[in-house]
Amino acid sequence: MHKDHLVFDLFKEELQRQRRGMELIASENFTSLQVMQGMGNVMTNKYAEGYPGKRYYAGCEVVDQTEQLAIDRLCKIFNLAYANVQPHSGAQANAAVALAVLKPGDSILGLDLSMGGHLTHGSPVNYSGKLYVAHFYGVTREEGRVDYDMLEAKAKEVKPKLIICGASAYSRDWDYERIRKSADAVGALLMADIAHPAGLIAKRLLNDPFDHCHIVTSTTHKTLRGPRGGIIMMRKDFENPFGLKDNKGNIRMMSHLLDMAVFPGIQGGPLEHIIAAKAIAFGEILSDEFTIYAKQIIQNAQSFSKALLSKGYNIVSGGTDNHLVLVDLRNKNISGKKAEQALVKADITVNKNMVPYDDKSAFITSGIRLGVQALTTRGMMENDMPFLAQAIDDVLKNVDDENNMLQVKNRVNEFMKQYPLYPELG
Ligand code: DSN
Repeated sequence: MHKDHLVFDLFKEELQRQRRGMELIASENFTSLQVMQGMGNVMTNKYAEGYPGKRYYAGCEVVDQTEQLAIDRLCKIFNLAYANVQPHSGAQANAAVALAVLKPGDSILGLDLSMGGHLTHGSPVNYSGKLYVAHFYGVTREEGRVDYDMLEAKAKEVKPKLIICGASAYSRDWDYERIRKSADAVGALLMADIAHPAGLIAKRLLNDPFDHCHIVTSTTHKTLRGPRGGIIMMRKDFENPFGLKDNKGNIRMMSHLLDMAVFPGIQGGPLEHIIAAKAIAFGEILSDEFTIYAKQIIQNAQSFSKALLSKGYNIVSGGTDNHLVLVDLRNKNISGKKAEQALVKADITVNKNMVPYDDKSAFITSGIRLGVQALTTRGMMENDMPFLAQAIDDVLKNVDDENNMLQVKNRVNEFMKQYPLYPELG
């Protein structure tokens, strides 16, 4: 068969890009080699609509075992009663929860996207804002932390069926207990989307959402360091409180409704090769090595945040509890877009991000979002963080100077050689 050199050469090029650069995108990570290789396996050939032991196709006895292993390991990590490992992404996981618990036109309440929320938490350009009536809470102007009073007041005002907590650009921990009280006061269900900090929650380094939130979703590829994908979890199953019935007219447990919402609700055949890689990643998360990794992420993020503060950068909320820092660049008079474009020329990969009370659009933005989980995977420690902050500052101080960017790039590339990435791949 003709070997597709074009695509395989691009794999090599991407590997070189990942190796030489400083990867600071808060939603990315580097999987282990076994997780990556686990994704490219014969299970991609198998159709397995349904769930382990209840499939619509023959020949599922082997993929049943990998999927069950992924479920069992995930349940062990977070001490769960229920897990669905089939969502293709975090967005799919959130869509399935919405389908399971809401009817079109129902109200939902989530963190505003411009304050750190996520598209699937009610943005008007997303299904969540088109099918449901979305309302938002925010963070306080002074401290940049979730405004729980505002959340409670909004919940009382709009009586949402579903409150969503969790964020994609928020560096502080969440008071899930308090939000549950607000949810209970108005009879709402509470969902946490822990896509970003899940790896830290897995090791009990942050507050545990599971005892307070009815349903929890996540991606598997950020701090969990698995393949790209989504998951839905519950510590305790419960009867659907809104009396929604299945297609036979029966009131069913939430686990059943969630399974039905993923398949056949919004997805077809599960990606069994990816689910196999999820099982491998979940096995890694159960190890003591991952505990050390997760603790190091927090130490690195805090040290990075301090190094940036000492250079006059304005960190939203003044610091971090998790893997990321959100930098407000307004005092430096640079837009997020300009910063992102300049930094990537120095092989420092970040993403522009709106900051709370931003006066610029989502396309320009006033901030950048930086996460240290990927560099921590490469072996960086707290004492490497000042180098990172210095490199970023060197670029941003001379944001139009191409020669300067090239000099920083050379320094970055040299520095990254100390932290080999996939040396087995040659
Ligand atoms: N795009 C992801 C992130 O960067 O946080 C969330 O979907």
